[in-house]
Amino acid sequence: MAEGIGALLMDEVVPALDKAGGKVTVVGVGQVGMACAFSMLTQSICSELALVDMAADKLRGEMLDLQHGVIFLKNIKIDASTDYAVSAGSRVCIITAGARQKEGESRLSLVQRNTDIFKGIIPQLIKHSPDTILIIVSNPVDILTYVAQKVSGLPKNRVIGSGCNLDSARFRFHLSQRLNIAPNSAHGWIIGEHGDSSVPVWSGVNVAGVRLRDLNPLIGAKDDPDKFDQLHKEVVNSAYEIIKLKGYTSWAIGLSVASLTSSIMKNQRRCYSVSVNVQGHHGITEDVFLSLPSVLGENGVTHIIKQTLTDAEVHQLQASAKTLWEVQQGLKF
Ligand code: 6V0
Repeated sequence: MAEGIGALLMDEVVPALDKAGGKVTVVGVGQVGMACAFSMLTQSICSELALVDMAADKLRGEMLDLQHGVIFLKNIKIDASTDYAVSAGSRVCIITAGARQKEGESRLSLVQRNTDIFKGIIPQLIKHSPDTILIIVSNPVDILTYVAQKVSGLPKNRVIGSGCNLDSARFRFHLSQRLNIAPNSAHGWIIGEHGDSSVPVWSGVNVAGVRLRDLNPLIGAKDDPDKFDQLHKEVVNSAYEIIKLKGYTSWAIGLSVASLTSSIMKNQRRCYSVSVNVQGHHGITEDVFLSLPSVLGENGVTHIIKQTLTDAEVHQLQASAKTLWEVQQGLKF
């Protein structure tokens, strides 16, 4: 019921609802979390956004700063708290909290530090949003997606790692620069482990259905006369280079996570290279998460595309699965 001057200004037809249907929570308001939040806000992907972090002042500062911009958005409700109750009823929870790589540090070396952080975060999220879908962004993302699934007890379709979605975006950007064509017209997929051992699927790289491998059978190989193999090296080096230059990566990962979230919130059923449980796919026997092209809709991962891969690509995937499985065996959680 409107009170005070509000009651003089307007007649109530029915009481306003507190909650809107499309709530997303971002845990971790560091560089990556805020880039995710900002990308989602400007694209109206959710009607309600909750932010959670343990750094109370930074959290409140970020919340106020975003709230003051709401007038330029579609009246999105923005809230923040160190208490996970603020996340209640979220359809998607995005986890970006945790330590980030230091200059020269590999993603894998972060693993136990961030596993410990996840043990504190995930039960709280599930308590307040038992039907949520988790999107994991913190590194090493593939192993932490496994950790998140085990700690949450959620079915596999509802735990997704941002995985090679960013690597694929970087790949398509570099491809677009070489071909002078927009990135979304240059098609190519990076699959497998996010990071150093990711696998570029050269056999499928195409523009308008024209496969570059049909034009250059050595494309992407070590002895490729056109040196396209350099493109994947640039993808792998991207994070290291950006971290060296500006200290962290943020904008591209923020935009890529916003796109994944949009596909879930709006049931768009778009296909992304994201980290999913790959046991039983491409001959992988281990319980691990790696990126394969997957369809994302309202109930999370609904389908995994059966890509035609070369023997070498399958071997690379299987080797990554073994490496991740070994690391997972050493985790305490
Ligand atoms: P950051 O700027 O240091 O932010 C991390 C945030 O997490 C800080 O605000 C912390 O206060 C918060 N935090 C730490 N512990 C907790 C906790 N227990 N509960 C709540 N909040 C906590 O790091 P940045 O945002 O740059 O990176 C975040 C993570 O994303 C790192 O693990 C990166 O390695 C990872 N990235 C993953 C990418 C991907 O493609 N998957 C890409 C870029 C970075």
